[in-house]
Amino acid sequence: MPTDVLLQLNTYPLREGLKPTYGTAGFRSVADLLPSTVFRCGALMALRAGALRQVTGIVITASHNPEQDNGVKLVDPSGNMLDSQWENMADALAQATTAEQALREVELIKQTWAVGTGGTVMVAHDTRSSALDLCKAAAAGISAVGGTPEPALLLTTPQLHWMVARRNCCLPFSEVDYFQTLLGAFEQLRSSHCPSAKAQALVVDAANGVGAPKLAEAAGRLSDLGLNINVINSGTSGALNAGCGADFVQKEQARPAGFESIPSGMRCASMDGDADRLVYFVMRKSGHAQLFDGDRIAVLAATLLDRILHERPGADASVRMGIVQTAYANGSSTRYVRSRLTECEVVMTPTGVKHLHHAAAAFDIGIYYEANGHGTILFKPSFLKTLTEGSGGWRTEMGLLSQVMNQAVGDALSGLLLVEYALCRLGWGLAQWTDLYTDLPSRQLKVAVPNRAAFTTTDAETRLMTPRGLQCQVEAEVAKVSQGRCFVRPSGTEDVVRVYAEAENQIAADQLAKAVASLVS
Ligand code: NG1
Ligand code: ZN
Repeated sequence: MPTDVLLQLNTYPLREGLKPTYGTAGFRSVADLLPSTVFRCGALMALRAGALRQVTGIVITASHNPEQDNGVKLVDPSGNMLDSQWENMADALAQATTAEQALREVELIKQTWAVGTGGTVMVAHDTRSSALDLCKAAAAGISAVGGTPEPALLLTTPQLHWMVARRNCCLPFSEVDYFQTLLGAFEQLRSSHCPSAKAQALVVDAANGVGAPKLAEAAGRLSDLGLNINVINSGTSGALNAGCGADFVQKEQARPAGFESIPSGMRCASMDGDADRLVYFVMRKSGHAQLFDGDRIAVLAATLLDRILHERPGADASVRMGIVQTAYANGSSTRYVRSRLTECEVVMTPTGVKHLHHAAAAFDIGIYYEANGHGTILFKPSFLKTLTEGSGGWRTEMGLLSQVMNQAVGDALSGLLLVEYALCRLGWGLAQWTDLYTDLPSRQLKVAVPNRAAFTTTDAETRLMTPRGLQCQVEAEVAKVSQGRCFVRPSGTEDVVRVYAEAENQIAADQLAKAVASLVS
């Protein structure tokens, strides 16, 4: 067997000089450079499945990155992202410069985890043209260590995470089950709590990605409930994530491609290339997209859940609810939760769902959303169990919400259903949602640098440790600006350093971001 593995490893050599690194959400790069990394990730996830005697997963996607990039997201048996302990093994295996060295890493994993042979790995991919070759590389890696690759399916990232989690709990896990669970629960919520909700239209930017066909599948059932979804950027004309998608709308706050004929004032939403992020927006006549970002979705969710908890009999029995944010959360959203949603705690973590998810799991109800719309709500299993121990409207409502929300990982479809339900349950339009608080003007910039690894951070990524002296210079710029806040961190998904600035007005936020970007470059 080792010689077979060696032979296979030699078929997928690591390009000289490359040092793939597990980033914010797995490995990502230009697609041509990935076969070796994907093969080795296949082997790793098969060994993880073998070690735990459960099914694991792999998604071939580069999410919001352009079409020419690709990547690999690794899914643990729980449906969450790969356990952080294994990230180091993933790095060591992906970075092994020769097949012999990679084989030694494989053997080391086998010894450390007492795993004889690989287990079953579910594989999914997005719409990128490089997907099928990389799926083949993943399957070869899985098979090389004696694992079983499942046939690769065109799925959103959150669908595969959901399926892996369900399968390991011996629950129905097909794509049909996924839609039935989320949409079925949404239908019940709508008919019980908003039976006479007005018909609504929603225009969704699907980023020319895998979310388009998947949302189209859900749209028929949603229109029966009076939610009429018009999917734009469905992959027939424009390119993946090109001038569109959740990342574009959130960062540029401008009209996405394909929306030229959408009238201002319409309710719109945008998902990213693998449909794990969602933001809402409304085009204004100025061409500015008024954004309802992940922070605002989290606050809406907390308001809904707070209402449900207060309506229950014996409302004083404590249920611990929290919102998890990152440094990218708009300062106004944090202030709003702290001052107005006083029963909801706020926790800050570094960027990346792997950190937020973990922190949210500590609460009975943990709401986590990154500003870019990547997030979900977690209901602690022990809390869910208390819901089944009695009867009552609020218990059923909570239980149904826990099914609408994909609890394995952030999911644009769950986010959409959550927002639509929350607005109709609270009897709100977009105006009430807007009025909760006013975002502080902000600006995000990407700066290309020769070596982003030279930038290291501390304090949940809010302060730079290296390059030495740079943090003091950033603080000197911040001190010049009223209500200024600014931080710099290396991206874990793109070859850039990100600068985020917030200030009292847009001009000051723009100037602060620009000044700090010039310090960085
Ligand atoms: P990086 O590139 O590490 O900033 C981006 C997002 C994360 C997360 C990941 C995974 C921003 C500022 N960063 O990470 O929040 O969503 O992609 O997709 O949006
Ligand atoms: Zn994504």
